Amino acid sequence: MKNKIVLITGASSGIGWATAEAFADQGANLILCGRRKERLEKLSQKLATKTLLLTFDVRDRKAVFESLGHLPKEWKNVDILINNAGNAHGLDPVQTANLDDWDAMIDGNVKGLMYVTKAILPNMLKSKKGHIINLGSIAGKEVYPNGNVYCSSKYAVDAFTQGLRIDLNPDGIKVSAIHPGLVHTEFSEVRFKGDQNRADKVYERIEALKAKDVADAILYIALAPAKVNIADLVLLPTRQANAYISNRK
Ligand code: 8X3
Repeated sequence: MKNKIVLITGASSGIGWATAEAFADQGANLILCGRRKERLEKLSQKLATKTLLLTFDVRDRKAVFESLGHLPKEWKNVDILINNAGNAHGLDPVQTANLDDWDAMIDGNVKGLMYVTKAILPNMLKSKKGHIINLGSIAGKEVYPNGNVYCSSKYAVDAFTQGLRIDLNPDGIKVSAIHPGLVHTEFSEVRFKGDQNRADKVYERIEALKAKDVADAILYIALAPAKVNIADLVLLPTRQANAYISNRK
């Protein structure tokens, strides 16, 4: 991992932040992308590795291609792309759900991930090597009540990952996805638009995963030998059986 170039989207919080820490510990050089510059700066100050900070929103197609299409020469050859940026907005039935929430999820979780991939691919194709690791979710494996569009977005990530693996098969580029279950981050606070009480309930009486648990699994995927691709990894807390069943004590 030493001196590899690793690009992480959504690095300014949660799983993205923890993943930056895990890869920095291994000596990787990091391109940290996020919407919040101050947070990226704070993260970069903590890391004992070279970093390049890029502030853009993955939903903004033009900004994605402008930022990633003109990487400085020494940062151009991204070895590992970690498509982490994504959020849930709302948890409502289709009948009453807010269309802006839908747009935010489809534009960010799906289209944003696709744009970033497309922007990074040319140099991976040139060098005939690289690894793309997408953050899916248990919500991309099972649909749960009121998950409708969030689940759709993560099913799309799963399908896109599989399609990408087929398309890049001749090119020697690895494509993997990790699908976490319950992870205690700002995820629910964002989903419930700052309603901290509602967010806290999601993680009550269960030992949820921490961002670092997911980061460690991403690192494990990245560290597999060249001939091995951990293609699809579902990561759950031990006390969670699936999207519906959790052992809450
Ligand atoms: C997050 C997992 O089940 O809370 O992607 O929606 S879940």
